[in-house]
Amino acid sequence: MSRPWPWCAIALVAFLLALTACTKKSDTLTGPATDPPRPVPGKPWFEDVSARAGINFVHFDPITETQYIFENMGSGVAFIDYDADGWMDLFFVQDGPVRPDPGKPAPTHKLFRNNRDGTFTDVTAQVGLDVRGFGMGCAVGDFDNDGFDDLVVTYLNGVSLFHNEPDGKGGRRFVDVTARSKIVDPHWATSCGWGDIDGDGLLDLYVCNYVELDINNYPPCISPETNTPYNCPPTVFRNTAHKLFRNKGDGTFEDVTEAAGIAAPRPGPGLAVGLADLDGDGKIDIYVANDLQSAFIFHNQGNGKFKDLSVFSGASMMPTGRFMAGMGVAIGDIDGSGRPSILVSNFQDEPTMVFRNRGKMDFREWSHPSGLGPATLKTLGFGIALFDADLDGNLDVALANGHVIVNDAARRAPYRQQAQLLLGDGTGRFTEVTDSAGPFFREKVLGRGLAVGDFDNDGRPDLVYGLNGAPARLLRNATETANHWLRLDLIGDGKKSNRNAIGARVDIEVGGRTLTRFVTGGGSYLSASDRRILVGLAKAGKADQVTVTWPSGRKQEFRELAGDTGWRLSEGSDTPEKVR
Ligand SMILES: [Ca+2]
Ligand SMILES: [Ca+2]
Ligand SMILES: [Ca+2]
Ligand SMILES: [Ca+2]
Repeated sequence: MSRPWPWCAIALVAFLLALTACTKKSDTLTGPATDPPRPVPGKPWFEDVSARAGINFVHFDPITETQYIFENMGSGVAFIDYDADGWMDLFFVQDGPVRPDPGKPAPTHKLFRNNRDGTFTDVTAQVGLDVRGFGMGCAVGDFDNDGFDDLVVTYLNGVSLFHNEPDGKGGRRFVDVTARSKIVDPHWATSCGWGDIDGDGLLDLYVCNYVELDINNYPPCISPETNTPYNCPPTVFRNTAHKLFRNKGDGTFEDVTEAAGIAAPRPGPGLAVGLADLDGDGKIDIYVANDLQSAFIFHNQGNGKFKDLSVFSGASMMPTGRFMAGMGVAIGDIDGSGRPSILVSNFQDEPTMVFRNRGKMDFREWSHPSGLGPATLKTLGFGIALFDADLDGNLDVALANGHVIVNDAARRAPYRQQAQLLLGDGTGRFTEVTDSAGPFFREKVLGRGLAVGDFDNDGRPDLVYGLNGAPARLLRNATETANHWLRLDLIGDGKKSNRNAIGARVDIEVGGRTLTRFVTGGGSYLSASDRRILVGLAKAGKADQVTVTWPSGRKQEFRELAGDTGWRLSEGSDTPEKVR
């Protein structure tokens, strides 16, 4: 109202400064030069610590002249605490040459053990994960409830299950138990995720299948826009039903795809899956993003039977009636409703979709009002994750972006793109802060996999990005904030609830608000995040009450949990255990 002139003058000075900065750095790939060069207190800031941390995974670039559709779809990344020491280790899926050369060993997957001092050690060979193949995705889950997380890796031609076992020397190793487990999926498998579909305390496995193709009989595809060869869209190929494997508890799984109703809808090219109880009836549901086909929303009817509600739910396509190119899925309470909403990353010139949960499996399309839609029209999204970057109690969104068509000049869409960060306000609205979130967010990259986890246990959730044909990036959350936090490690009883507590709901009462968080299966794109609940408490130094609804249905209340602390909450035990 008053004193308009001084503000104008300040704006003018800022503009001139920006102009000066602009002229200095025209040769870089960075974004607008008005960005602050270093962290601003209270604003999210991520520093690339890959080199310092010893994370030197380089994703193999399998590009050939044919431009097979799978060549630039990337591979997944995972936070996995494989030795159960309370520190997140890092796993990277590797792909490989389309036609391996027997004389030239291809690179393998990689596992890095957390040294608890900000650095990691490559333990790949030591744990038996020096495995080759055209890898795609991964999932982390303790399928035998022995307290150690096991690992699934998906490939262009199938799925492998690795059991986490003692190595006889005081350490751990992964043993390929695929054959013994009877998990068989000879198709092109992408994202996968764990969840207990029938409430027997054992994690079951959902595997997305993409398309059916034969590399020796590959169709030529010509871009209608440029009239030049390009990598074929998925619509050129046939589809096959996805797979659902029920855990029998004796180390073997039963293929229940048909019996559970997963094969009922028309098969679609699946790229992402999220497992969560979407309607709060105590039974875990399954959301699947398909590429240029209707999403699946499998509503759990009980006894492990599902009904696909896709068109009736309002969360299966864009409001224009067009199919999403559904690449990644994130599930969480974005609006304080206590219900899990669904986010789906999407193609260039199309919005990241936000499906706001109205209860009873009814969703409202919310992309434009959320701010996420407009912010993502300019990008092609893959990995997507909900997490609280600035610890203010509101979930924020990170995206991995990058195009799939190398030369898309006709669309003027860049192949390499900036990853994005958007801050949530807790009412379902997001504001983009990409350009001020740290140097990585200003680089143009081929983003694919993305996972969230607190690798240094400082309460600030960190990020790991998997880039196609390039080194992976570990980004440490170095946000300067006085906000407090809480980290909750939920341990189910291993009888009626799976030990991982996937499917649990947590209500955190803090400073007069209730924050609702869910332990979900699957999520993002080909990747697996830290399963621990990383909660921002804003100004409050403690949570007044934490109510856990376990997958078994049992409810437990924990009062007065001190902030800036990790707590282990075990089902059936009233005593929270301070972890660190
Ligand atoms: Ca296990
Ligand atoms: Ca349900
Ligand atoms: Ca936040
Ligand atoms: Ca951290």
